[in-house]
Amino acid sequence: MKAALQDIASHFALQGPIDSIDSLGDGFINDTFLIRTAGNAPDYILQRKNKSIFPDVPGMMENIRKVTEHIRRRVIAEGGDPMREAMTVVPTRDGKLYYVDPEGEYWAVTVYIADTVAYNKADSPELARKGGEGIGKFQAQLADFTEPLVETIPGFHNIRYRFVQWDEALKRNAAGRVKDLATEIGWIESRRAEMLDFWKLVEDGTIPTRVTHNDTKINNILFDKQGRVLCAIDLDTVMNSTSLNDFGDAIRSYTNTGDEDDRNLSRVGMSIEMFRAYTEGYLSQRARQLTQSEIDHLAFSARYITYEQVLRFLMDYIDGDLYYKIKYPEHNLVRTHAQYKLLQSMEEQYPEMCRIVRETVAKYN
Ligand code: GN1
Ligand code: MG
Repeated sequence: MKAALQDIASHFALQGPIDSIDSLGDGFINDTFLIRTAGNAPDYILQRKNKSIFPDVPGMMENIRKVTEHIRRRVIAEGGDPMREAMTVVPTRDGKLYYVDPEGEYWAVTVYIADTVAYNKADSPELARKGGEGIGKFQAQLADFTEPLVETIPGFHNIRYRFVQWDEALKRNAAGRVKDLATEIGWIESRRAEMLDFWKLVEDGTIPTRVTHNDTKINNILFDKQGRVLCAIDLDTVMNSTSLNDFGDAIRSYTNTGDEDDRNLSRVGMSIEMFRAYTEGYLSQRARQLTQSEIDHLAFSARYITYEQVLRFLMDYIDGDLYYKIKYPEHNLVRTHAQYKLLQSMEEQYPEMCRIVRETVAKYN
């Protein structure tokens, strides 16, 4: 493996000789490695992109290049540090954005930004506020981006499309698990209509589409050691969609008092304090640019994305765990239960969430 990784890395235009290559983080989708180089050269992130999940890796890498170059220009124009406040894609020695190894696997490299912190959990309202500012800034930087983007995962946060997959998964019953899941399947079915009602507003243009990140959980934001947001990472799912997805997905991860896969459901719930903090940070950057339809559905988007995540974890369990990496056989079911608990907590606190959004918008207008 080591020699193979060395060989793969050698195809990229790295500065400086490689010292070591080690596994990094525990993403659910791609395999990630840290390449350390000798001397003053930067270190790098090497990733094997999961080609069964991303059907068009070349298109995806082209999206990432366009978006990061746009952000870089904005950072430079505003006097920031482009090597720390934007991701940098490193091409292969023959100028491609990815390398295909002899087994047909796709690899890509970005510059590793040193002296940074990524969190798996927001440990304070202050951090949630900064995270909200970070995603708000990311959206603002891309507000004038007009180049076409490939849809890297078709229908990614499109619940109508997810229901097509869901209905097929139930019918297929690939792992023979459906018979034991009547309760959980009921959680999905009882909310189908209200979720489609929301999505209709995106389909008919009432809610606009913009360039969005689509995976804004907290560990996809890089902070510096002073707790300032540097940039959003993990841009695999950058596409055109509703900006509400980015708000909703962030709320799903920042406000959870437990873990995404907590077995102890009494720990799981939405912290309204964290919701307020994230919303404040986000709206400090975006309140004036959002349309009324977006503002009106901001709070609901947290329920939408959390619901979608319950569906995706449960669907993967029904499919026999093909999509998400699992650490034990029931992992996707445990994730389903924990996300459902979070969804219920949001539903209970929904009037308060709406009130906080209204108050915060008024504050920044
Ligand atoms: C995946 O790749 P990662 O771990 O950042 C997933 C997200 C889910 C998340 C659940 C491309 O994100 O959509 O919300 O797991 N990414 C993809 O934690 O499916
Ligand atoms: Mg990630």
